[in-house]
Amino acid sequence: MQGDLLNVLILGGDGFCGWPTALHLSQAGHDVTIVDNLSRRHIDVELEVESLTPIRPIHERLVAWKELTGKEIGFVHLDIAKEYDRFVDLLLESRPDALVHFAEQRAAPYSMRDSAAKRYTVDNNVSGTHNVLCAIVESDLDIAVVHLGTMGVYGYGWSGSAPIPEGYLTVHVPTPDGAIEREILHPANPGSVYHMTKTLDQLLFAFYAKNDGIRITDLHQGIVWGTETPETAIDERLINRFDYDGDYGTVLNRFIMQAAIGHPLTVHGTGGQTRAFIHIRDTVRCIEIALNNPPARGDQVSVFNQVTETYQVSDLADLISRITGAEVAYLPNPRKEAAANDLNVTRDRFLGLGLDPTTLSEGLLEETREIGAKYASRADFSKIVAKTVWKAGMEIAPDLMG
Ligand code: NAD
Ligand code: USQ
Repeated sequence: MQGDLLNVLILGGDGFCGWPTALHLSQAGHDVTIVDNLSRRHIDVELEVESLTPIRPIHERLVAWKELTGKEIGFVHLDIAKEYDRFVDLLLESRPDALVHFAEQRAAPYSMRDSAAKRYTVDNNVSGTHNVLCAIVESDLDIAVVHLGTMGVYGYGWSGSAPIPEGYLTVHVPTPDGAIEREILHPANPGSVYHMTKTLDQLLFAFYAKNDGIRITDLHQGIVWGTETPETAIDERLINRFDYDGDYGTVLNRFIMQAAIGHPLTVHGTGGQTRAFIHIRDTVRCIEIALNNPPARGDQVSVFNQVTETYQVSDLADLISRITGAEVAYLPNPRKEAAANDLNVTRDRFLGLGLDPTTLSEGLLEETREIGAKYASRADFSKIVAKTVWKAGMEIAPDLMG
């Protein structure tokens, strides 16, 4: 999909989704600047764990990108939740056409660790999003916003097997004169403090789109898997983050990595949970499509479901076990979530705009498994089993390997 070349700020551009997106957009010729406070790297230090892949410091990454491609990506070290005035100044100086907002605390388990993590997640995510919107209004610039939301805003199982629409639900409201039809934001049904912050973001977006005419696209993304994109694979200095620990590692990448290092696959509960997935290669493509297709000023928030497939957790474990011979361990579920759910997601908008979806194939699984095997010696086995519980008193599984 080819559009105008844009001046884009990537908020959270040092992270798992942000870094490959910054490279993809820079490679496509856009003028890219990363804004990040490096909080994700600090949380690694706090949790005493590191990305399985040896990610390089941000400046080393950017020097390598310039050396390899001749393209320059800017970097501004800034906390969007706390440094409001600096952020307004940055908008006025750089006058971006658009910004992509990845800059939030994104792990559901981390957001449920303790009161400090809950409060940090709400303060960081809600203040950050509000500061972005407020700063755009103050700058008086027409900056389009593309935000990474989550499928988890809809929750799981609330509407049974009814298809989850893209953002808005048509409802019939009873009145004394008969029912009237209305379109409302799909009811929010978050399953963690983290997911709750994304539902609060939705209200902020609806207000600023209505009141100030800000052009906003909210992408309700499923669980991202894989790690490499064509750009991150160019050189090891550009390698992407690979989270595998119990708080930040997500289910499919964890299973692939666990199989690669000989650890049993850690299924929570029965594994009947069904979730939506997307490969990181499609994440970066979807962001570019969204940037090229912003809503008009005055439009309601444009919502896309950024999802290519749905899978049940136990089916994923069985598939990986079949391919690799890995053992499957059924562990007490540390989360408060339905033991099983249906999930039927509408995802017509990206397909309509030309996305050719990458689906789960043995080839792609193997590519990710190879990364897991290559860096297996960096894995800390004591960080694999999830230890964060949603409520005090819930059972915590023991480590499965010494
Ligand atoms: P990540 O933690 O790897 O990256 C987030 C980046 O934002 C980090 O580099 C962090 O340092 C930065 N950041 C956080 N708070 C900031 C602040 N106040 N100021 C400046 N920078 C800040 O997360 P990710 O996996 O890349 O996810 C990116 C976005 O996509 C998140 O908003 C997440 O909710 C959403 N998302 C992720 C997934 C997934 O599976 N990874 C799925 C759906 C949606
Ligand atoms: N699960 C296991 N075993 C594991 C890890 C997870 O069975 O080792 C289960 C969980 O209990 C849950 C499901 O797998 O039922 C998904 O968990 P996850 O950690 O892969 O995903 P989640 O917590 O939902 O969060 C991730 C990202 C988040 C994003 C969300 C998209 O961290 O940023 O918003 O996926 S979605 O799930 O579609 O809302």
